[in-house]
Amino acid sequence: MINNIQARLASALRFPLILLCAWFSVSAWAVNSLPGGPALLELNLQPPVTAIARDQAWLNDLLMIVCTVVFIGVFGVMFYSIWKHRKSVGHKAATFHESVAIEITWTIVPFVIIVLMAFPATKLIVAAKDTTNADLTVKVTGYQWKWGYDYLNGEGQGIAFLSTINPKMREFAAVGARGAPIPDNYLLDVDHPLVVPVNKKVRIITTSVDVIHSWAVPALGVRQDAIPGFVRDVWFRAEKVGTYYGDCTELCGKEHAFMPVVVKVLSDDDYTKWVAGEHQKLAAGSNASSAPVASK
Ligand SMILES: [Cu+2]
Repeated sequence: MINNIQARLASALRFPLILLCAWFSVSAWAVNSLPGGPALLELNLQPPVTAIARDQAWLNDLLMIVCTVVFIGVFGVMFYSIWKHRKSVGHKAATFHESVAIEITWTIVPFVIIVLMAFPATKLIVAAKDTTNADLTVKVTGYQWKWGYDYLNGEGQGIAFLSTINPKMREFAAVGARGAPIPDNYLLDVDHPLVVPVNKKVRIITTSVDVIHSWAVPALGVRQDAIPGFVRDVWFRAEKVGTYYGDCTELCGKEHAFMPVVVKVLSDDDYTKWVAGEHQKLAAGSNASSAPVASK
């Protein structure tokens, strides 16, 4: 009898217990927003730190408004017509066929809307592709699964290194939420971030040695495919000192999730100091992190 009651109690409590355990494991996942990277409950684009990223946010809002107005207009007319002309109130089907006026209208109106949307979009794409007069040029090479940075031109010329994910992140990924608390920069920490000066036009040239990758940093409004055998370019001028996070955004193999992009934006003075330090390391020839990318 007692055994029976115990068994019933256990089975009755099983579900709430599972819920409780799930709750505790969920609370163990708790992470905070990462400045310069993803934020908790973020619904919109990341806060922009370049003019291009700001324009992208504005364009996104504008197009969203246009789409919403069109959506409400089209579905409003449709549902009103269905409801107003239903058979149960005795409505008879119309028998007309062809209407030149209606057909011209529903061709011209969407055409005008699309052309109006294409103007600001094209303008922005052209601006995002204008890589002339850069202060600094960095070649970004995609590898399975890391990034290579070569400073080709401008202050810092000659610096080259590989940027690889912090191996701790792989451990976090392997044990999942059952392990230690997950850091805010989960999967977004590298050994050597790309370092650039603030308010300087940085031209990024992308290429790859194996498969197609894509170098992207949302806060900088930058995303460019890195294609083997091809060279593409993009640019940004960061307006705020800070660290900004992105990811490879082209599925490139089993460790695609383990090749984040981290860009550290420094003040002019700090950047000059960083460059001096890197050149010193290069001259000493003792720093593995500054080994030329080609000799990976
Ligand atoms: Cu990739």
